[in-house]
Amino acid sequence: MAIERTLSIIKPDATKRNLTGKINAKFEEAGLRVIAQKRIKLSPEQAGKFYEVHKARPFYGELVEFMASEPVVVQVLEGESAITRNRDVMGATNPADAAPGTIRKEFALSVGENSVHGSDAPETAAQEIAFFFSGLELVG
Ligand code: RTP
Ligand code: MG
Repeated sequence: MAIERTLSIIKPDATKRNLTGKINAKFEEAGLRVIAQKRIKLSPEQAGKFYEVHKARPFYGELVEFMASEPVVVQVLEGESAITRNRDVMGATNPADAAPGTIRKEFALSVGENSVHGSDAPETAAQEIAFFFSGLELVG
């Protein structure tokens, strides 16, 4: 067990419905601390670059269009085993499969419009944090 940092995104379906505070409350209740946060609007090019790993997937175009459709809140969460802890509180990708009490169960609209993103491993967490934040913006 170790203190980790992970990259979280509150996605357009959630910012549009003014759910940032409710989602942050879920993180905080789970023992995660928001140590950096900003609201930005991604261009399609930036969204495409962020999700480049999914380029070959059939949902890529739809995903990029969605992520650039409205502002997002990008944030760094810190805490004990933050990467898996965050994935646990997010719930399964498809809200129909998500456990009760998880963010996606409570707030997601569909498998695509699923309210939150969270890094899936230490390597991707480091890359994704650096994609959005400079070292000076991270105050642990
Ligand atoms: P994320 O990367 O956003 O945290 O989500 P995840 O790990 O749970 O899911 P992943 O497989 O990495 O997929 C990335 C995002 O693509 C959208 N998606 N749409 N239409 C579909 O079948 C489909 N499948 C995935 C979702 O927004 C998912 O979170
Ligand atoms: Mg993923």
